[in-house]
Amino acid sequence: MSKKVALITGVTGQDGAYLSEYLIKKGYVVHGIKRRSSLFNTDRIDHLYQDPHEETRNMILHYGDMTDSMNLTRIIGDVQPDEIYNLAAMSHVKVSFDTPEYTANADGIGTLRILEAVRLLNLTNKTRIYQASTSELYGLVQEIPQKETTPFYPRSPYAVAKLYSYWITVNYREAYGMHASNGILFNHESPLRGETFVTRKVTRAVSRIALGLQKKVYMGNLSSKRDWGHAKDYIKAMYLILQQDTPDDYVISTGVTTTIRDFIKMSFSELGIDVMFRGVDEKEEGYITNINENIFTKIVGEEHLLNFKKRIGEVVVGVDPAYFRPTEVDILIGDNTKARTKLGWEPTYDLKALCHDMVMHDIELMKKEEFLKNGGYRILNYFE
Ligand code: NAP
Ligand code: F7E
Repeated sequence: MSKKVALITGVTGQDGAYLSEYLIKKGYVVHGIKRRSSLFNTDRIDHLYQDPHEETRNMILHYGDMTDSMNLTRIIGDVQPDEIYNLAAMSHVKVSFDTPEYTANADGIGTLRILEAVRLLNLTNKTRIYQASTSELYGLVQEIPQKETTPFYPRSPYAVAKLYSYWITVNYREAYGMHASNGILFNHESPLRGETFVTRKVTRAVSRIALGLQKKVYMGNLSSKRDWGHAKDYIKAMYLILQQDTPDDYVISTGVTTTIRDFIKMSFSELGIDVMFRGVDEKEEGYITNINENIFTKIVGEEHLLNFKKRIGEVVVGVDPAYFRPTEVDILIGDNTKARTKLGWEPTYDLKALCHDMVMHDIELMKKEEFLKNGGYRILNYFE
């Protein structure tokens, strides 16, 4: 039996990496579209890479860009995919206010380019399409919790571009009978999350602070609330959506919402550090109140304990309004009933397990950085 063929746009991103690995394990041949970059941008998928000279490959990369119709059409024509996962996007909400036109082009019209290519290449009956829609569509939320029927109210150029993608996907499904579906995914994170999204910024910073590599981290709005899940769970939902007989749209979420402030506290406490907050708005700050010496010693290292104990009372979190957004999404919390009942999907990581996974990853990463900073001699202690 010939292997199923998937094409993933955004293959070098967080979700692209986890999904590639997942599909390869399932026996797929995965084709991915990566952008040309002056530096290597394939860190997240290097472990899956196969030399082009190998006879049989299950991971094949193509240069491409969501803003280039001809390129996308050629790749889809060459690959003849059974499934397309359209994950490529300029995915940072704050940055979309700085690059609104580019964001509309890549995140909005880019999706049209994929759908239209499939139609023009007469692949409508063969190729199933997954569109990476987002909880950002709910923006100024009209209902709590948000579900598939909740009206959208986007609050950023990113969300407005994704709104176009959502509806053009629905339209191609209805107009041409395509198997095209939206996954309305709430925030999902992991050790592979981009460094400028809030969870990863926090888990990296708390690790550096604990090791004495950084004094303080500056954040934006600490009061917004997000429904965070683990990317490893969420890519499974993408796969399940494309295995259904009928295309449809699904909310993928955990159903639990948490403030940024509480996520910061949780992350510090993974390392045995208690942090409390005082003040409001731009004057809010987080300071160290206590250390659980057992946890700190076990995870950060005994050699750091004495220095860190001297820091009790010090401010480690500040607020810089530069990180505020012109329009904010205050609260997201998803109702995943449809995904549970129709897809049989459910999250396996709660926020504590997700936070643990990310902090443990980043503390090890930062220990390597510390090792380099110290001229390298400490590596023997850590890796012998
Ligand atoms: P990510 O880590 O930012 O990855 C985005 C991917 O898109 C990267 O591979 C990036 O390439 C690629 N890309 C960006 N612009 C492109 C262009 N013009 N042409 C071709 N490729 C381009 O995002 P993610 O977290 O994996 O999210 C995957 C998708 O789900 C995105 O569409 C995102 O908007 C959406 N989404 C994410 C979440 C979430 O919480 N993570 C929730 C809902 C929806 P480079 O590596 O070269 O930058
Ligand atoms: O912000 C607040 C910020 O950038 C979350 C993307 O994957 O998920 C992501 O979009 C919240 C916001 O994610 C900082 O104001 C405070 O309220 O991690 P984020 P996002 O904007 O929710 C959705 C579902 C997507 O589709 C997107 O592609 O955290 N916040 N302080 C901060 N955010 C950042 N980035 N940095 C801060 O310092």
